[in-house]
Amino acid sequence: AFLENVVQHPKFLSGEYNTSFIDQSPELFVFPKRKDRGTKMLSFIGETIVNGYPGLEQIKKPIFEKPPVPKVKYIDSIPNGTKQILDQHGPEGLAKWVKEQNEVLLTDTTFRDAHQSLLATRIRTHDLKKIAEPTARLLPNLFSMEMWGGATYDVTMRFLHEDPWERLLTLRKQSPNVLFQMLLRASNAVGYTNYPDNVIEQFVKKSAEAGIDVFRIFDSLNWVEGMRLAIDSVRDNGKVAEASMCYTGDILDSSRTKYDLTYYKSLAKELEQAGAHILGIKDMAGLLKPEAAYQLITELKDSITIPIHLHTHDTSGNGLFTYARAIEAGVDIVDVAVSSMAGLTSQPSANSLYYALSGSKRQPNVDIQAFEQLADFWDATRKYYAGFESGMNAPHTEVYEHEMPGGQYSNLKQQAKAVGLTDRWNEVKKMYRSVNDMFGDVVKVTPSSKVVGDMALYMVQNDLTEKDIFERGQQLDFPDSVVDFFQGQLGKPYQGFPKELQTIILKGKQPLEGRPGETMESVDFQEMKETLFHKLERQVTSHDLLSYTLYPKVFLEFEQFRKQFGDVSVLDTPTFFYGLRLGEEIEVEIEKGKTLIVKLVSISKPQSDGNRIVYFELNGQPREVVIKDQN
Ligand code: 3PY
Ligand code: ZN
Repeated sequence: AFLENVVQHPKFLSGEYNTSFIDQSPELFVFPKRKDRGTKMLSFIGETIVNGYPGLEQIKKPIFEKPPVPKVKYIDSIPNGTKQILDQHGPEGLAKWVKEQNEVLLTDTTFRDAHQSLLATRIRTHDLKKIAEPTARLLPNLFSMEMWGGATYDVTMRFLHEDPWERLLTLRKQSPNVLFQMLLRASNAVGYTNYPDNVIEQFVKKSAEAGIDVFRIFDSLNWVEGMRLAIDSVRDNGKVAEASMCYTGDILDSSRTKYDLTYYKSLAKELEQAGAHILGIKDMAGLLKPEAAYQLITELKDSITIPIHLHTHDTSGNGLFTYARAIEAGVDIVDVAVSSMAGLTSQPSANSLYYALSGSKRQPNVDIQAFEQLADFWDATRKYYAGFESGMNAPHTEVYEHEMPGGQYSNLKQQAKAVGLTDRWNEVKKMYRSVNDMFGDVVKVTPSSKVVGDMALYMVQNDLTEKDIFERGQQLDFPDSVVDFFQGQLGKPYQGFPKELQTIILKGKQPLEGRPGETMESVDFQEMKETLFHKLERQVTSHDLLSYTLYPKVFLEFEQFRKQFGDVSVLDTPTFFYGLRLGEEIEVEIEKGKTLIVKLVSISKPQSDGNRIVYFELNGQPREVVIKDQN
């Protein structure tokens, strides 16, 4: 900026090269506020050094082993895979191909559900980017990689300060051969609430354009009416609609008649008729017991013609046994994760499944050594994220009692902690199940699971029993999510709402008729584009518009963050979470071929105003940033 000021100075422009005007012209030193990329980055690193990363214990940056990236021959072309089958033969051709395979096919969830369920969805694009291409080269026979959707969309913006669309576009370039799969919460898209129909249509269109091939679509109440629009949109974009039913209850328990085999069979038929190319069975809590899996898949194979894709969580420790029985019954595709990111609340291990099926005709046709190498990479990478581990370190069979989804367990535990209920966590879990029963035995998956969790917390916190709710409900102020749920904002549960409880909770409010998205006003994207253009003072992309529509507050905060700190996705993960050690020097590639060298020199003591000065070297030049010490 100084040089810019100099070259624009009238004396400079008039050709007087006597530079004494520099000393006599204080205005040359008035710099515009816009900071360069280097300064923004130093501000972020300085902030992390002084105040830590929100939600992580502020510890000295640990020394990490460098995750070993498997050696692959980058000069060879990337082998073709399922993506090419879809591109050449369309979704029906792909489904036909799936049915013709003898071996069970695998979806690798390491890039999405595995870290959503183990590490609070915190894996950064920087790490995914290192391994996306090696994975594509080493595992071209995967059915798909689940790498987007679910909670990743908001977490990338909210906590990782990254653009979810950038992640998708970047990884797509690196893995052009394997189908990319996302989790789509039907009319809730990748959010926690219903959106207007045109938002869902636009979201699916843009996701398909950016690289998603397979959309696993579910409704949090298994309400098919709430799924049709998403299924149709996926079909209209020529992509694969994997319409899913969420598995809840226990078909082996004859005392629980609501969700029995007949229920799942007719739901599967309905989804096939609604246009599903593949049927997903989404066992989000890991409740599907081995024998139940055998019976369910056997019956479904007789009832529908489309391929079946089974998803489970290994919380109980029975995941592989469930898969083995499902595979025996003819399931076409199962979800697994690379072993060092598998097990517990995540998916069962790919490596283990491979060996478990030794000698079986259905053993997956994948390179086990590739999985072993990827496991080494993920083992080391996972250590970066140790601060987000849930603390669960053994199988939890109690999941069969509380029925909480894999991704919710650690979340609800955090919520309980935040309201001072850590000591009463066991009560919260019991209450979660009581609330489920009180609500009429509902499907519990994002966002209906959040409603059940909110109510359970509310009841434990206020020492309320079920009897209290019925006797004193009129005087109680229920959580907003619970009121919205009973109003029908998330759709309709199977067999409807329990009437008496609904009346108590709604206190005279009218329940919604029909589908929420139908009556919501469409979003005017053109108008929004203009508003945002003025607000952000920059060109607005269609991806920005969607992020803003789905998460207005989170998006604007993310925008503000980017203005202040720039693109922090270029930082390595240990630096992102822990800053730098004194004297440590790192290289940051801010764009292809452009690298900054950053060294931490010293940190001052807090000054009287509470600020500290952090002294760096940036490409060998001394630089300092002033950071308010919040501790
Ligand atoms: C999500 O919706 O994010 C889930 O993973 C539900 O199981
Ligand atoms: Zn899951």
